[in-house]
Amino acid sequence: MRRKMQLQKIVKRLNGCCISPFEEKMLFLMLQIILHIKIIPMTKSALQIARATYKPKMPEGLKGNVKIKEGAATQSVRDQEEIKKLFPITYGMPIVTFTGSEGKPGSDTPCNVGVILSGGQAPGGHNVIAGIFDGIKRLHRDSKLYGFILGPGGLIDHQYKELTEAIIDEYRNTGGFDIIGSGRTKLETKEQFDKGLEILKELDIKALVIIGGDDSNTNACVLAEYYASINAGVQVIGCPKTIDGDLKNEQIETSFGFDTACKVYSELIGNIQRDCNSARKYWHFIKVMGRSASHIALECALQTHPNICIVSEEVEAKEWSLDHIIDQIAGVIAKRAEKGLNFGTVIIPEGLIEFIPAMKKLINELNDFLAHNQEEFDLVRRSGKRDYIISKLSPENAEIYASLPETVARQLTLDRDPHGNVQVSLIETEKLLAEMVKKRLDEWSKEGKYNGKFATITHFFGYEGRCAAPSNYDADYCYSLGYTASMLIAAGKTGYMASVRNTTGAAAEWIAGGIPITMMMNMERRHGELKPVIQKALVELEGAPFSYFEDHREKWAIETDYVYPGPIQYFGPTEVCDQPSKTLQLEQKGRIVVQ
Ligand code: FBP
Repeated sequence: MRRKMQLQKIVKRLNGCCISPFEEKMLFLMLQIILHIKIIPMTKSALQIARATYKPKMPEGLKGNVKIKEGAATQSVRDQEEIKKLFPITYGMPIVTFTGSEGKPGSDTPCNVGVILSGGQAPGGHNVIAGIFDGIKRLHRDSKLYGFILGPGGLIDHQYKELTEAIIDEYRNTGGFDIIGSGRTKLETKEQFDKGLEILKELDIKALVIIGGDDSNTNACVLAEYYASINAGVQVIGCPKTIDGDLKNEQIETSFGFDTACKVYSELIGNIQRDCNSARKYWHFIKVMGRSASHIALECALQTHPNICIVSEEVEAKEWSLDHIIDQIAGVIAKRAEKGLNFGTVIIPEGLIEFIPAMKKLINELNDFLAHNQEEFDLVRRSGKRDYIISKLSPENAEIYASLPETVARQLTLDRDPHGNVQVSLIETEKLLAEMVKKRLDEWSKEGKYNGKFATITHFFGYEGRCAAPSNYDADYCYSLGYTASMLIAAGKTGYMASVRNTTGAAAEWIAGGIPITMMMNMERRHGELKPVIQKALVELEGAPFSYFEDHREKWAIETDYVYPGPIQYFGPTEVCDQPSKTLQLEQKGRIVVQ
């Protein structure tokens, strides 16, 4: 955008030379093109060049002249009356599916579309955009795609760029969100919606695609309802994104990016396991991203068979204390030490700390306190902050806070995210556990209960996987999601999320369509207020992935049964390159997907 301002300055200066507004516009466009040509080409690796030619596999239903099939009216998962009242227009719409038929899809008029990337990066975002682009161009070659820059903020601030064929081609099958950037601005007020509408109207945009997680898709639905209620003539379509894997339900099999991110982390964990099985001297404590849900930790465990994997949802359900978790880890270490195995791996989900009931209470009190006293807290000297917090907390929480290592205590008071929550990615749970386990083993050693060697190395894997080049699964899934979004637009739909199901089968048999977003909603308390939101999917302890893990974890704990998955393969046999995540395979096993 700085570049755009510089260009505007140059054009203004030239304006002193008396050029007409039309000439000014043309000059501006030409300068933009020249600068783009200079800036966009990137130095590419041989793999990137080869990968650029990959043609994503697509469902048959999206080929040819796409026809729409509408199902019966739907309901929200819970709180039907309240959701219906809040979404009188977009509530109850049917699930739709697409079936291909002979001929080319077409529309008499071009359809301009806007796209936004919202929240954390996830592999495959560029392919969603490429899918939308190819879809709307197939419908009418004069259709245009505009990308709003740096997330929802770009819509509000009118920062955008037209995504031309040359730009799209640069980004096909690549990781990252750098084509237009992403951001975490929440799109939720009427003022923002109206400001956004101004630029949508100016660019003659008929539909907006919001690519995001559960919160962004909830807001997409609120926006769809608002635009429909004022007859704005702008449709809104959502796309399920997040490496965390927590935006899924009966209709949305998985969020994109989960597959690739987990494959990258599993490769790294496998490499570490091979290293520790070779040197036999370290215990590796590995935290993986995922915010609240433990889907990533569980998937990595299914792929690599670590000695220990903690699942936050189990910790909460069984009300385990931090002390109990430490005992469990130390217990496995002691058992392996008896066999002379003084090495191993522990996988820790990012959000663990918030699922330990006592810690959860402490964090809630801290959130409330800091929401009202941040300024005063900021004025306290760094050396006095810990005592200041202890003096302000209830006695029960003050005691827990005082018992935490200095670093973790400090991390718990760092800046909150836009929702007022602790940024769990900043809390070094892996170090906390490694330190506390060491203390426990020292005690056991003094009591004669443990006689091993214990050296630790800690890791945090998150950012390493969020922008990886998408696996074939994510490249295909994302492209199909984007193309589906364009077909939903062509069908005049709004308030829908693009959906592609049956993805454990061959791509040709995948089922593409749209799910009314209201169908996934329920009412939840957020910041003291009841709000309609898409239900977040946490790990189900009754579900097939956790059950499989539960059946095998004892064996994995004591034996060294490591799996080394190796890097993602982009070229080669389908059983090596096209396999979906273990989580999805276990969840879908035996499930019949109906059209
Ligand atoms: P989204 O839910 O927006 O996809 O982001 C997920 C995530 O990658 C989490 O796993 C992690 O806790 C968080 O983003 C980190 O946020 P940031 O990118 O702002 O550091």
